[in-house]
Amino acid sequence: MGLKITQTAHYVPPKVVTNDDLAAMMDTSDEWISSRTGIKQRHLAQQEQTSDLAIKVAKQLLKQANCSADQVDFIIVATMSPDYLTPSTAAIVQGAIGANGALAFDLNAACSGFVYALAAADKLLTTYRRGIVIGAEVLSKLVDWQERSTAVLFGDGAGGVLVEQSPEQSLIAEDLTTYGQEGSTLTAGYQPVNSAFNKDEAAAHKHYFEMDGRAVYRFATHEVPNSIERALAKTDWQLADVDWFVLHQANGRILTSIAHHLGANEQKFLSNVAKYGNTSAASIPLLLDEAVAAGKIQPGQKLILSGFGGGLTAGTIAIIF
Ligand code: 4VN
Repeated sequence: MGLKITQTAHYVPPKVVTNDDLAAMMDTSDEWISSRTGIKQRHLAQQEQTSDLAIKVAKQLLKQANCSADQVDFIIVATMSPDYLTPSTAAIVQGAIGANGALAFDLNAACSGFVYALAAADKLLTTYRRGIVIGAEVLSKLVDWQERSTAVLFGDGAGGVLVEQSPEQSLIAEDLTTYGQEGSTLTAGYQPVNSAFNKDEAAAHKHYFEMDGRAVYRFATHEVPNSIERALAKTDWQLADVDWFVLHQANGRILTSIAHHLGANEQKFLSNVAKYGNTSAASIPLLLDEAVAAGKIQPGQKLILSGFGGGLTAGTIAIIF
């Protein structure tokens, strides 16, 4: 008994902001952004909240499956940019789609969130029959638009999957790790302490992304190949048996570097970072759905999904699609 992904879907807000658009707002250029990150444009929410993006994905999944909302047993939204601390974004989705019998909660593992959420869904499916797992982010709320090092990186979007209990196990292996002692290298959304006693603290910024880019880059290029190797060691697959690597779209150069560290064929690393930028927990399901829709990912293929980032966290799952 195990998890099977039976539908995939995504939604991005319509507004496209190109590198040239950003260069008109701050001291940067298309040349700088493209050559260092592979990003050409990103979609940014103007009026939409994280739940709005997630609701569109949830409704699309149910429509494709011809499934009614009351047949959904659980909803997990992986996000680091929720509408509120409470209610959870997942609870807002549950209410909006009318999934009356479903439990719902958010899972925050930053850019690893979707992989952590699929691993959690796999365990829930020992008790429950059907769930929705979504990665949704409006990171533009957390971007300091005066800070070019992070403003050029991030984008908004959502992707998700319908998962169902199935007689064969398609989640073959997982490797999830957290390095909390390195957490300060990537922060966003600080909640100030008790403002009654801390007038200055409450005014402190730290709401916006702060990233030690070199430290996080170094973490990704070392930890992700190791995580993928540990996950593969729990399967009977060889590296060359993997059909597609579906990795967090942190930055195009990091993907190349991870492929080289692993000694894997770079052609098997799917990428859409040029179109969407880095969408944290949304990037993997967004990439998965586009590759399924394009006919690249086919049923029965062997996939490695790997997320990495804030926490610091990393997570890999090996699945047969
Ligand atoms: C995982 C990673 C990153 C990330 C880290 C560094 C970085 C993305 C630094 C060098 C810079 C170009 C950009 Cl590895 C971010 C997240 C958050 O989702 C997760 N870009 N860069 C340069 O000067 O070349």
